[in-house]
Amino acid sequence: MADFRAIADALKAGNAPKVKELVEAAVEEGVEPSKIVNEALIVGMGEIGVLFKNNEVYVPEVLIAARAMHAGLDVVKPLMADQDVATAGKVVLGTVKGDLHDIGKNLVGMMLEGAGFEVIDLGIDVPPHKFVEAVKKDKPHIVGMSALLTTTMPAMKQTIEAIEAAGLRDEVKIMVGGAPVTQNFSDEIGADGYAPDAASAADLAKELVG
Ligand code: B1M
Repeated sequence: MADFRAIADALKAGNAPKVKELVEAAVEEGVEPSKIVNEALIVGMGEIGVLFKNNEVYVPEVLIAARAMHAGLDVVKPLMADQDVATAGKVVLGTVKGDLHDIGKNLVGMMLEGAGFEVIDLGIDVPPHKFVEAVKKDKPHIVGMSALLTTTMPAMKQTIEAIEAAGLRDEVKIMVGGAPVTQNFSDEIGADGYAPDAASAADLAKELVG
């Protein structure tokens, strides 16, 4: 039987090969990929977050755990994205300027792909003008921004302002998310929607294009 606790523990220990092996075994057993993500990988990462907050582990341990998380995500990603051809719409996605956190953004991207969206991932530390360029070039239905730091949340507002200044605001819907982001903040900066987690982000994207 799939051992979610063992996967979370291997992730916390930063043991990427073990995470990969256990996730592959769970997949082979027929466990739903989203269950592996939500009940093992996100749980392990959440626990590392608590240890980090309490100064019980430091940046290197978190980085190694993040790498182990990616090793697990790499196994499930193709399985979550392959059900559908991308017909639901196009999303330009990125972590805003100054912010290097990408695990949540990557999960959102995976869930969007799983829901049939084509995702153009601009990566991390994406300045407002890069979002604007992507809107011009790729003509997405939605721009999705992620921020994990209170200090980088203002970059979401700056990005919306840059999209407005370029005269493109009416051409895209804008959705935001990330641990410190709230519905109130989303309303304040004039985004079209906020989602608290990756699964809700996919639902929100469907609503926004619907
Ligand atoms: Co960072 N870090 N970090 N960190 N880090 C946090 C965010 C922090 C809360 C830890 C803490 O103190 N408790 C804290 C922020 C405090 C604050 O601003 N309020 C913090 C800090 C302070 C820092 C540094 C400043 C530390 C330092 O250097 N002294 C530094 C900043 C670097 C920078 O960005 N400029 C830093 C660095 C790092 C690492 C590089 C070591 C690493 C990132 C590795 C990587 O991403 N590749 C890291 C990590 C891993 C974390 C924690 C531990 C985990 C984040 C994570 O991946 N969570 C985090 C503590 C925590 O959150 N518990 C922390 C798992 C992920 C699945 O959740 O990203 O929330 P999350 O995504 C969710 C939802 O938020 C939502 O869906 C996702 C899936 O359900 N979502 C969206 C996310 N984006 C969305 C977009 C949407 C919709 C939903 O629409 C578009």
